[in-house]
Amino acid sequence: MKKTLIMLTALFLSLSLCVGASAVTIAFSQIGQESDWRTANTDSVSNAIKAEGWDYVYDDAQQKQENQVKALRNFISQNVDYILFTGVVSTGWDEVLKEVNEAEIPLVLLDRMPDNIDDIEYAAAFGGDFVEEGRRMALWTANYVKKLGRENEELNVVILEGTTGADAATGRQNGITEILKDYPNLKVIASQTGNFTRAEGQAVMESFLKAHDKIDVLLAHNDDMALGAIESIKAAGLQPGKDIIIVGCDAPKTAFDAIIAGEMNATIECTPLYGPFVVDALKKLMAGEELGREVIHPEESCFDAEGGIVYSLDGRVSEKAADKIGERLY
Ligand code: GZL
Repeated sequence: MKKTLIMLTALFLSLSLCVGASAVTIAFSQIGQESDWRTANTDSVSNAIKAEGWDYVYDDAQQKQENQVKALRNFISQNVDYILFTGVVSTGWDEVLKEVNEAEIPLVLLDRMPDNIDDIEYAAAFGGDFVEEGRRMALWTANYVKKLGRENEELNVVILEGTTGADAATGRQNGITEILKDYPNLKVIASQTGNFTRAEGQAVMESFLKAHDKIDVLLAHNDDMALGAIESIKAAGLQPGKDIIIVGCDAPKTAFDAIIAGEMNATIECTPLYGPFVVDALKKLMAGEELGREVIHPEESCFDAEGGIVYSLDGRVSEKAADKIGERLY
């Protein structure tokens, strides 16, 4: 009896090892947990991969480039089957991504793109159109100001920029600047990084309020910084959303809550829900298909308190946050 039990256990173990050996390992070098968007992005990708039964190696770099370089090298030494990567900044990846290529591990680029993308091999790439998102922030603002009948008033604009050196920040800043050229009454008097976090957005907005007597508009490269700034605006005895028009980007539920409360005016959508199309791409790659670079969310919306405001150069109209909050998935 005992002998049979030992034999059955050995058989079971070898079978499970055999099954384990054929399992695919996906590794993900994620930037950190700096914002609601990032948390939703991590959950979406992680849950989708785990649902496939693939082995999964996840690394949170706490917004430090050196941690991402270490993680990528660890993935190589672990000989994972696929690497998912979004870099905290655009530069400084040449050496380590060359090592990934030399290890012949397929690289899937998500969200923020390395500036040497044209010099490396990658199996697939999904990212937003950050310049368009910036254009939409500024165009919505110009049209809202017109709706208020203030288009001939000189309005002081401050900008909370995302992480210095990230294409999400440089792209949005370029889009904002491009549109504001057509609206000289919207005058940028200060622009500084808040690193995409609430805490830093709050601190930088506090410094803006101390340095400038009159601030009429805040453009924040993401909603977390806008939500932090709202705290500083209130602490200064001003009414966010009224004394200062506040426009963000990402469109998490927390921004909808602030818009519905009248403390924020609009947010431009940029979906973090990459899980389904990352899994779809991985399956196609496993089946031997060739993929390329794809902008995944050109159809994003803009949400505000009233709806009906044009926010894009192709004439799209904003939607009322209160009508749409029930559908939000992040
Ligand atoms: C945008 C993404 C940005 C978000 C921020 O695709 O890279 O990073 O806008 C996040 O919330 O920190």
